[in-house]
Amino acid sequence: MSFRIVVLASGNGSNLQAILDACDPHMQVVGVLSNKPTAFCLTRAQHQGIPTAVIEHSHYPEREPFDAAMCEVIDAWQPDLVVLAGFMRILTPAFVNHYASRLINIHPSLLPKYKGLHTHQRALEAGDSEHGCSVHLVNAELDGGPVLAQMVVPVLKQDSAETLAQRVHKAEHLIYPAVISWFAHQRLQLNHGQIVLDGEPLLNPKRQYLA
Ligand code: NHR
Ligand code: GAR
Repeated sequence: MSFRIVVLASGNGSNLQAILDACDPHMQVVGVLSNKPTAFCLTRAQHQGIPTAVIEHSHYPEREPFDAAMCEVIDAWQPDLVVLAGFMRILTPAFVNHYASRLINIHPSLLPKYKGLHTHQRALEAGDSEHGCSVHLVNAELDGGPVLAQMVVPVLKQDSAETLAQRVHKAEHLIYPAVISWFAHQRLQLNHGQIVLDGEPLLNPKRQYLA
């Protein structure tokens, strides 16, 4: 039985692509859901024969019915893990609780720094020498769930938000498939909120530096 992954994305889907490229016989992306009908992530999925669905948030004046509609589609795919990959809509507590312990996000900062949007610009403005990305479990607190892994990149003197974002993207494409494979190969356990990786409690996020 292969490990079933559903990906939610709003944009280009380069993280989706990295996940697809990393799939092994035990890891299968069984559906891709977007809130944007023209998002390139949908084209990437269709190229590989993966089912897609679109639920446009703009058709829902409230967040709860939008999230309920997404849940219906996602549940039909019977996911073991739901992966946010550049998904740009904040999720309701009902949605987050429904997928508790099997919902993860990649956020383009070294959490707890720079929750929310425009993280690269904020890291530059703060004069940080290091920046990066974090993979975390999603709970009802925005970008506040337990961090599983981080990849650090250097900030260079000549960086713009765009050049820094490109470097962080490279890190994302390495770290996200790696963390997903921890789940798929049962290396990661969640016991009453305690995170256990390879049999050891994970007291701090796994941290790696982009070479
Ligand atoms: N939902 C919950 N409950 N918890 C998290 O940690 C979430 C989440 C939904 C998405 C991704 C997150 C990120 O990595 C994510 C984490 C969107 C916004 C946002 O402000 C903030 C953080 C994240 C994603 N979205 C606006 C909104 O009103 C819309 C912005 C837009 O459409 O461009 O939903 O950064
Ligand atoms: C990634 O950098 C991801 O960390 C970020 O969006 C980008 C998506 O790129 N996520 C957020 O900002 C969530 N609010 P992609 O579509 O090429 O994977």
